[in-house]
Amino acid sequence: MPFTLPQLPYNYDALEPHLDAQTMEIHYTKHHQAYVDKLNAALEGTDWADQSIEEVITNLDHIPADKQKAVRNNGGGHYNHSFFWPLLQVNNGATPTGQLAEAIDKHFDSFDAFKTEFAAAATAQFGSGWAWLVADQQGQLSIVATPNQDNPRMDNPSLKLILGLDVWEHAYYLKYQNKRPDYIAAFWNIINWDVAEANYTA
Ligand code: MN3
Repeated sequence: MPFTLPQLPYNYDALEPHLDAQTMEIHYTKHHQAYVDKLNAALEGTDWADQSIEEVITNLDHIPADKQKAVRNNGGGHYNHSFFWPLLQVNNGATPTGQLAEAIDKHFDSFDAFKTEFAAAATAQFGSGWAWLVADQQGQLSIVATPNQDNPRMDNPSLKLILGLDVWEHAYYLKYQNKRPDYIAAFWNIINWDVAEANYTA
C-alpha cells in the first residue's frame, strides 16, 4: 500500500481568519501531497513501502543509504503534516485543561510563560522547520525546534508529540508575508486543546 494523503478533518476555510483558505488548500493539496508522492517514489519496491509512516521515520538508520535523505525529508513531511492538521481548530480563546494544563503549569510556571518560550523557539528556528512541545516517558515536557521536515522522534522515538507548529514560509506567507511572529501569535487561536491533551495522555 502506498502512503496516502490523510483526510483533512475540516474545510479549507475552517481556520479563517487566523489561517486563510488559500494557504490551507495549497499547503494540503500541493505541499503535503508532494511529500507523500516523493516518499512513495523513494520507497517503491522496498519492504519499507508497507510499513507505517511512524515505523519509517523512527528507523531512518535502517533505510537504504541512497534513500535516507529523501525519506527523512518527505517521510518527515508526511508524518509532520499528518500530525499537524488534526491539531488545528478555531478555539475561541480556549486554553489547555486537565493533565496537560497541570503539566504546563508545573514545568513552565504558567501558560503564558509556556507560550512565550514556545513562540521564541518557533521564531528563532532559522529558515524552514518546526517547533514542538514534546513529553518524555516520565511526562516531562520540553520545547524543541527542528530544521526542514525533521521530527524530534527521528532521534528519540520514545518522545511523545503534543503540539507542533509548521514555520515553513509556505505555511503562512500568503497571509502574513515575512511576519512569522504574527503567524505564531495566531497559532494560539487555532489549537484544538482536546487533541493536544489526548496526545499528552495517550
Ligand atoms: Mn508545511
